[in-house]
Amino acid sequence: MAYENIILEVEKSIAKITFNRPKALNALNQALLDELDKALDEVEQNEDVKVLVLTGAGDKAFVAGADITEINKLNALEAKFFCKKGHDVMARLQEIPIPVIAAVNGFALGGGSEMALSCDFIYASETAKFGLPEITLGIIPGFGGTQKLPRLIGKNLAKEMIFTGKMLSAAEAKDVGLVNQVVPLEELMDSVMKVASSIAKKGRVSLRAAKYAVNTGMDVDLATGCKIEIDSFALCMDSPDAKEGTSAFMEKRKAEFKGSIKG
Ligand code: CO8
Repeated sequence: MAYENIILEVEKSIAKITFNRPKALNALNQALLDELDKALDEVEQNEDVKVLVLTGAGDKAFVAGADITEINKLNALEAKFFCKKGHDVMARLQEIPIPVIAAVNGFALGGGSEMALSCDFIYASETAKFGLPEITLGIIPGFGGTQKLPRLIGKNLAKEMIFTGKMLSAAEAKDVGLVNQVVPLEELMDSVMKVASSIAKKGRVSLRAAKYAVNTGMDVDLATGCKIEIDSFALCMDSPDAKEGTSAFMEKRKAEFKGSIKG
């Protein structure tokens, strides 16, 4: 399918979605969110895809937030609809049964930080900047920032960022655990593709089970989380990948995972 605001590419089991509104620093308008939703359908239905990477077009921004020109015109009901649309599509990133990596290549502000926070982990360029500057616009984060950021970096640091709107450099974002790795801008996609390729060699069923166990377990108490892990582990054993992985180890060869989540 042809998109106007994003680019979807698939190569060697890795899908890449590029937010493509560089003149507006890839700001998220409603049309882009609709296209992202459709692209996620395509990715989810493609049995060859094992990892998804999100990045921004150009070398200045991942996403500089929701489109302020659209927000400016909203009444309360319209704002609720736009917020819900953002929440829904970002929830899909968390629920899609493949790992999703954010390659943050510049500004990740407001909805851009929230988009990155909805991915499984973040690699950033040295030029990246993270922040929730909504307070400077007289509004608050609306795509999950008030909920996801405190859960990841702690309540007080998150509140300081939300109350001041100040940005974190990539190095600061790594220090607080928001970012896994920081590399020079020109090395970002290579680093991300390297980790994505390593993940893509793993079994589809165990990747799905691992993502499900971590994400679902984070929202419940430890004992319930451990039960989720036990059930997820048991389900993995029904995939041919578990037999292949353990047999390959015993036979001193590389495993070739072909398991399908469709059984
Ligand atoms: N929306 C629309 N246009 C934008 C946005 C944005 N978020 N960010 C940048 N642009 C546009 C600029 O208007 C400019 O356009 P033009 O060339 O036509 O004037 C172009 O991109 C380039 O931007 P700048 O000239 O400003 O570039 P600078 O390098 O000087 O500055 C910054 C870069 C610091 C990133 C600056 O552009 C900036 O502060 N942008 C806004 C960042 C921001 O406040 N983001 C939060 C937005 S609100 C949000 O995300 C809420 C999420 C929940 C929404 C819920 C829905 C109701």
